[in-house]
Amino acid sequence: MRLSKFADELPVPPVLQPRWKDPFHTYYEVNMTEFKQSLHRELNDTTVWGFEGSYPGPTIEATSGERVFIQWINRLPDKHLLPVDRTVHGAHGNVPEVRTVVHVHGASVEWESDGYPEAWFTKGFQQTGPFFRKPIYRYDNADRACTLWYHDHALGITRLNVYAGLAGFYLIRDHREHRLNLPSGKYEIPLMIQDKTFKEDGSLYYPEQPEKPVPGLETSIVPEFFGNTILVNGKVWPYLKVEPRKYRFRLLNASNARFYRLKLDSGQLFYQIGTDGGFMPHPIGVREITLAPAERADVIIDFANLAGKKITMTNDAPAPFPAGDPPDEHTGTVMQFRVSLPLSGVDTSVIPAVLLPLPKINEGSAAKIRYLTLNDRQDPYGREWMLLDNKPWDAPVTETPKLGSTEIWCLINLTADTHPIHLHLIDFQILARRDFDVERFKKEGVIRYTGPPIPPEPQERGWKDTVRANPNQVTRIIMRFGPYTGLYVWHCHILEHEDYEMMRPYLVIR
Ligand SMILES: [Cu+2]
Repeated sequence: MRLSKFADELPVPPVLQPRWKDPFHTYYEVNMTEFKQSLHRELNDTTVWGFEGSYPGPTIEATSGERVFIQWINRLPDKHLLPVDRTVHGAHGNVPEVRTVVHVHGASVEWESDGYPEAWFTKGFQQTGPFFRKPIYRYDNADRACTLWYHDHALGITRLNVYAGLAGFYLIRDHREHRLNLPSGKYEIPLMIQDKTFKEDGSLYYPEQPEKPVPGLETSIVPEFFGNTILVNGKVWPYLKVEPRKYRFRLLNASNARFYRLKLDSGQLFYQIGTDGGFMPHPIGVREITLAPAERADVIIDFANLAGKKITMTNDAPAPFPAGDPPDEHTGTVMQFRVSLPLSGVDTSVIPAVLLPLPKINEGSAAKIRYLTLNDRQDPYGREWMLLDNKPWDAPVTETPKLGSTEIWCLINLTADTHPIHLHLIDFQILARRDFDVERFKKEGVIRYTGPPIPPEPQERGWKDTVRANPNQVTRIIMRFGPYTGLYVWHCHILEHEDYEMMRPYLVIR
């Protein structure tokens, strides 16, 4: 089945209204339900999961310092929409099939409100996971202005819950952002990019391994999922009508496994102003932007002098990244901008020359350097099995940074894929990547570098919470742990890897 491109207009998720707000608290209730939604005009309505009846979920907007409480409520059916693999960690026969827990990606949150994968809950909180602590989460929003997103994080079925639709934007704003005079209001639009595959009847398709390696089990986890169709904000290959002026877009890759290398076919620049964790020191003009799953880029595109033009946003990132097949004409197309609206007024917004200073974390301040491998192994059924530091999820906690201390983590990638490694709680800075001799490391366990340190790409020179750890490289990141103690996780954000089982707990101690 082949759907027409640029047939539907881009939807913009609504901004969620709180149930209650006073000068000290803001309270939201967010229901997760199953419903049907049109994802393309030539497709029957698709059964999806979403928040407050919307896929993507409504955008939550908070002000820096605002104390927000959210009750995430599971009203989903007992049966999963997609094939559950009962051999995967956390999804074994003795747990309910449908479990949810919501994590705000990139937020600095007390651990009991962070959406720990085993803090899951079922419909009406009837059953809860062993680390469930409370039904109403607290978000202090101490962070600077930034583009965050919320999504499901339940152990062993995150890939299915997010693919079913459980994701939305969470934006933090502050007064410094306001003073920058960026494009705002209807000229500021979040773009959630995902790939999916549809069955003839319009329902979501999620693959099982073609040959079933687990006897007696129909479903089997795949190493990575790549869809044949690209959606933005829940519409297949949409178009957006724009005025000939500047727009601000929050780009988010919310795909399970697909990377994107985005370009505009007009050849024009993206002016990137922010990374995962907020504004960069200065805007940078770039012709392409690479986004691994969970990475964000805050950009301005200037459509001035382009009245009447149609501009396509394209993707040329191989899948798997970086050594897989290049995208075809379908997965190589993301969306279209039509400069077809009249200018409704003078564009007084700016691309500021200076944004926000970035205090560099001093390498000398690191109290500890950890060397952590990314491993590719085989499970007892012969399936691909990705691990962090050669340890499964259930192994005892080994990363225990002290509250307030600075650490450097060296991610030693021994696999053939780039893994987007995400740490909860904190933002980090990328120090460098460096080629090394993988075979020698596998034999002798020593790192022999084969090239000089490579500084982070210009588009990565800011606060990050997800870093691309490339094959044959050691990727070094630096961060300060705090302001909370407690149990968090770090993991690969390729959701099939995270589910099996490229995720580890870490504990911030006093
Ligand atoms: Cu991975």
